Amino acid sequence: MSKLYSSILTKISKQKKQFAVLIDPDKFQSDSLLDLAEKCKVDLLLIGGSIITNGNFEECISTIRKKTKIPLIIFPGNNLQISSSADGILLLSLISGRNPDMLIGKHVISAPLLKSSGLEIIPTGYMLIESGTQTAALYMSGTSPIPSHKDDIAMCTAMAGEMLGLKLIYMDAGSGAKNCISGSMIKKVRKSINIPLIVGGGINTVEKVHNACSAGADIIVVGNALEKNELLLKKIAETIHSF
Ligand code: 1GP
Repeated sequence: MSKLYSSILTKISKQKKQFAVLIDPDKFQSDSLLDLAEKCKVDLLLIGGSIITNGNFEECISTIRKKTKIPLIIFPGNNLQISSSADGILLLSLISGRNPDMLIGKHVISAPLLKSSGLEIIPTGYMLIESGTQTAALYMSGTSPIPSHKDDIAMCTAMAGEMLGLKLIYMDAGSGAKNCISGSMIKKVRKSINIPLIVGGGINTVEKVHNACSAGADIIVVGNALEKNELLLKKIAETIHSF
């Protein structure tokens, strides 16, 4: 039933770091990215976006599903992004914000559809961290991020998320963020919780990948940088898997 989550936990128990490639359905065109991801043993594919303009979400998911065996998890920008062609979905509660719609409102609306979808549902505490610019995620969610230097607020937010029963914490600086999340914040959050920690947003060099891994991230998400340069995937995968 909870195959995806169990596999994440198993890899963590073996002290393995995991690499998740984020696919924006608006920009996805290339099979070569999927071939490369298979070859480099990418652990997870995330799919979703703060906004999707071309209406091909379902088609994009079923195309990817047919072309690769890598687990495909929806990282939904809103409650329209649900498809039973994926393997699972991060059911995001935006715990860094104070917008009730993003904490519970959209979930109520989506509950019957999610229940019948057959997707593995992974309740996730989603935390947006300030990153130097207004990101799409912030604008679309109508929330304020946790200030980038307030490690204690991030720590307490993640702790509260775990106590509420959420199964993952995802700290995100936002897609294409100017500044990624600091090592000190990742470290502080990692030490304060016992559930897996995902980190993403603005990670566009091997050095940043290494820093996030050293600080304690269990799963590193990269999207934007691979849209610009697919070949970076190999180097990032090597860095994460050799950690
Ligand atoms: C965004 O964490 C993801 O929500 C990934 O960010 O696209 O900047 O890699 P990037």
